Amino acid sequence: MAWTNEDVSRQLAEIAALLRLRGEDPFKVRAYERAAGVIAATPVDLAELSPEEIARLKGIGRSSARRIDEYRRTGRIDMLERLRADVPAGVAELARVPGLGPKTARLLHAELGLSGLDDLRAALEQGRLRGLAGLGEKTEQNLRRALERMGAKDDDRVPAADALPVAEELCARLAALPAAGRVAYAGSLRRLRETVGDIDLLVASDQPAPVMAALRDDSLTVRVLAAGEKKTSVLTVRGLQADLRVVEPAAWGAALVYFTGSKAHNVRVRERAVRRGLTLNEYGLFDRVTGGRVAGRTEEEVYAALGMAFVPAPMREDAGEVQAAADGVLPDVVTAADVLGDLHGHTDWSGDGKASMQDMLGAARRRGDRYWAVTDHAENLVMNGLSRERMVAQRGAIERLRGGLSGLTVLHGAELNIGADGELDYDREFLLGFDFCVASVHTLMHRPREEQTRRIVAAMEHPAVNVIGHPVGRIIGRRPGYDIDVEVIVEAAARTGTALEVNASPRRLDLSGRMVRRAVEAGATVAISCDAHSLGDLGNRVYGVATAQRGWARAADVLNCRDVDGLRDFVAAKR
Ligand code: DGT
Ligand code: CA
Ligand code: CA
Ligand code: ZN
Repeated sequence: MAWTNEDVSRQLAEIAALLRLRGEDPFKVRAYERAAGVIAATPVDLAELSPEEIARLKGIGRSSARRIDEYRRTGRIDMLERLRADVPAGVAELARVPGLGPKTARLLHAELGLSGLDDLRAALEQGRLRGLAGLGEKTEQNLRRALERMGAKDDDRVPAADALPVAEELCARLAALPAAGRVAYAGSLRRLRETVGDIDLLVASDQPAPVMAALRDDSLTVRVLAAGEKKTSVLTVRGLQADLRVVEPAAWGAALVYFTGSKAHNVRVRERAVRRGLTLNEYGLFDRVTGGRVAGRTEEEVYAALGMAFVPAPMREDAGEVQAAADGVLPDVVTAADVLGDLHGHTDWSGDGKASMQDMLGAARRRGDRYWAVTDHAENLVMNGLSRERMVAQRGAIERLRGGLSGLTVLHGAELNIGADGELDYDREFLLGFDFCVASVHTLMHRPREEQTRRIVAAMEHPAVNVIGHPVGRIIGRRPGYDIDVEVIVEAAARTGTALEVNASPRRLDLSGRMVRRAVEAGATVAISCDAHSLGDLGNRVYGVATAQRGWARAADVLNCRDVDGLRDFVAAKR
């Protein structure tokens, strides 16, 4: 049987999630989580190792090794099958509501037959939770609020993070076809909305048939939904629909504008075309009198022919960008090439880092970074944090690595934990010994807005805190984030000289584009950070850049677009 490290990693991660739901020993849960992470990051193919070699891998415990071996021999893991049978899917969904632990989720399922968010919403409305053991009015209130913050009913949308790997893989496979010219994903995914309804694929080609056929036959395709001449729709592995359109190369740019959207952006752009005696559709920009095609081959050409500056895809939300592009005042937003380094990254010195410091730094250097801040977790984080002694030892280890990393400046920092009232790890003197510090909320995520806001502002007042990590704390589609007063936070960031992170993980995108816009309007600085825990995470920067673009941030607004001296000035100014 053919299997990949990723398959195994997914199975172990699911075991961990289900064990956690059953309220089992956190160490056991953690062991499976850790094994899943280690395997995902292991460069060698597990299928080629003997059971003994697998058991010797760092971070793989004895029981994980046994499950892996079972999977290798039989293609399934009995423990996982039993867990799946034991924990209904609806319970897993309930347990994702903040403030609703595994125990309550199981209780609601057993007593009221609830399975899923819709059931919970209805039960709350009908007051059916009231009589249940241990669930007071306060709990009801909290659950209502949590559901609200998890967003409107959004069940058929998926986090962009889930769609990206599928879209990227499909694009790569389509691009390899002899019949295919340019290939891209468009729609909300290209604009990098947090969640997407489907994947919109676009291929330039004069031979649509073989391209359409390839998608229908692709191994990621589960079912063909529609196969027309202009469009093929399929259901892919993750329950995600993908729509493929094949367009002639001369219309590529017009089609890309059209199918990237948003609809509201397109409406505005078409209005402008009409006023100029032109018609814009997915086939091109046409002269209304002669019918001749004025533009269409590239997006740049289309916008230029409309007398507009090029509008980067993430900005196309009808948020003033069309007028600004026509008036020549669209901000020159940050691009990946402007970003010179990373200010938030982890190594295996902290428990959740998957790669060694040497590997992380080497990879960052090969990617062309000029600097990289090692910011492993500080001591107050249970299990993963580094004691003072370990931090000092890490500083020594960085010194020893420096010689081999010419061209890359390594900053030694930490990701501090913002305590209940904004207090931090270690002490002032020790903190000022770091080159650069991130501070993040990792605990007490459900405090009332005013307290939560005050707490983060208090951390920003500290002279050693240079950036607030994932300021909102959301995990897209799973966790709504802390309740904070964004206006107060951005004002304090500007006032104290503290940057706000744009966490580039597609699971987070935190700050959101909208909040980035408020931050830069308030004069605050943002930092686009991968918060990498593995080598693969280093590739997330593009998503952080797209999010910053959604927020109209220019390079001048972004801390890690400064050179090392500029960065050190930013740190020094606060001290
Ligand atoms: P989604 O899929 O809900 O996350 O959002 P989008 O923006 O990807 O929307 P989708 O997939 O329905 O369509 C992709 C793009 O195609 C959309 O952003 C604009 C364009 N489009 C689709 N249908 C229409 C339409 O009826 N009128 C106009 N003007 N544009 C459309
Ligand atoms: Ca779409
Ligand atoms: Ca679509
Ligand atoms: Zn971090």
